[in-house]
Order: sequence, then structure tokens, then C-alpha cells
Amino acid sequence: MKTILITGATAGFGEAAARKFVVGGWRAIGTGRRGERLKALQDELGDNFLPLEIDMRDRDALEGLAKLDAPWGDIDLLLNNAGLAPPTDPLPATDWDRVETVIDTNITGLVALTRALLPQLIERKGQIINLSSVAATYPYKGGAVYAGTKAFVRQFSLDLRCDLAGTGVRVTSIEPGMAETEFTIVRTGGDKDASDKLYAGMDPMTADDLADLFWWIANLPPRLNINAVELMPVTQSWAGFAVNREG
Ligand code: NDP
Ligand code: 8X3
Repeated sequence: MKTILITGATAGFGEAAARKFVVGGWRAIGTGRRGERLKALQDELGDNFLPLEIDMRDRDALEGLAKLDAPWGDIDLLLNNAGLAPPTDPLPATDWDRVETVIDTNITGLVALTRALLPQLIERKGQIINLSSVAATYPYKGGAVYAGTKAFVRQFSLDLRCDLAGTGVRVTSIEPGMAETEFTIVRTGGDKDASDKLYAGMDPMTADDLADLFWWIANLPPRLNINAVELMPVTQSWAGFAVNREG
């Protein structure tokens, strides 16, 4: 039986991935700050789901994930999914706490956890799937900090492959566009109406779409590395450059 470690399993992509992998016969370790949600997921999924209440900003706790007892310690796949965005306000108008939380979670936590798990992933010829975003490639107004963190994740994923040459460890950067989860509710500081409005009438991707993609990548032959996957709902595309003619 294989084991996946999913960061951010309390909502969205991570929660859907936990269901997909446990139902598919894997063991799943799920982390997040909301312990009651992890407990509910364990009640639903049973003994093959291990809930661990961990904040991505707690480096000691992240490093502890590399020292779990068997069978949980035999991690085959690290799904670096936990992440969030600050509001799309201009940077000077955005609370520093929000900015710092996003950078610490999306970048520092992800790197700390990956670094801690790499020795055992190398030993097991394991796999890493990192959540980047289309925001890593295509700029939009109010996206600077979030997009910057996701560009980091994309480049970190590609460069890590160079370090891991010859180890058999696979690394993938997933770069989704709009998917309806709690992402926009969190980004707007809890504004469910704003979130509903953003996704209204545009048939966004779902958390299950992403879980299906993770499952496909996890079950490919070990000779194959998917470097990066960029995906969007059919209804989302690009708006072109903005030109300011007033100087
Ligand atoms: P959700 O808001 O639905 O879920 C985010 C998850 O991340 C939650 O489980 C949350 O857990 C966890 N998380 C956030 N901050 C922390 C933290 N400091 N410590 C521990 N866990 C944390 O969002 P999505 O499922 O949509 O997002 C998952 C990933 O996909 C993110 O990295 C996001 O940037 C990325 N993404 C999302 C897109 C979208 O349109 N939805 C598109 C492209 C990329 P808790 O709050 O309980 O700690
Ligand atoms: C989130 C996708 O398009 O809202 O990463 O920036 S988008």
C-alpha cells in the first residue's frame, strides 16, 4: 500500500485528493490548521487517513513529518498543496500580515517540508507534486505577491529535477486557472458573495478535477515525469496587455 502526504487537506484540492487516494487504496496523511475538519475527514475515510493539525509556518512540525512511525513514515508522494492568496488590493494597501502569511506558507513552508522529506523520497524513489498556478506565468492586477509565490513554486519544481537527476524521484508543477474551492473566500477575507460572483456562470474547474489529475500523475509508469501541467476552465482565457495613454 502506498502513502501520500497531502498538505492542506481541510478544503478544496487537498480534501478532494484525500478522498480520491484513500478510496483508491492508498494511505493518506492530511495536514491543515483546522483540526475539526481533519477529524471529520478521518471519520469519513477511516484508518487509512491520518489527520495532523499542522501550520505550514511551523518549521519544527513540518520537519516532524519526516519522522513518522511506520507505516505512515513510508511516504511515496508529497502533494505540496497548502496555499493561499492575499487580497487583490494594491500592495501598499494590503496588510503586511496577509502578505507574510502567504509567502511563509506558499514558499518557506513548502521548501522546508520538501527539504525534510527528500532523503526518504530519494530512498523510496518517490514523487512530488507542487501546486503552482497560471498566475505564475500570466500577470494580473493585484496578483503580484501571490503570483510571485507561484512562480517560485514552478521554478523550484523544475530546478529540483536537476538536483534529483539519477535518483528516480519525479517532480511535477501543477498550474491551474480558476477552480471553485474556498480559495477566493479566503483571499477576500471571508466574502462568500464575492466568491460566488467570481465563479458565477463560468463553469469553473472543481476540486475533483484536480484530484483526478493528481491521481493520473501518481499512477503513471515510474519512467515518466510530467514536468508541468497548465490547465484552465474552457471559459477562462487571456485579456491581453493594458495600455495607459495618459502618461
Ligand atoms: P482552499 O482555500 O480551498 O484550500 C487551501 C488549503 O490550504 C486548506 O486546506 C488550508 O487549510 C491550507 N492552508 C492554507 N494556509 C495554511 C497554513 N498556513 N498552514 C496549513 N495549511 C494551510 O484552496 P484550494 O484548494 O483552491 O488551493 C489549493 C492550492 O492550489 C493552493 O496552493 C492554491 O494556491 C492553489 N491553486 C488554487 C487555484 C484555485 O483557483 N482554487 C488555482 C491555482 C492554484 P487550513 O486553512 O485548515 O489551514
Ligand atoms: C489561482 C488561479 O486565476 O485565480 O491560482 O489566479 S487565479
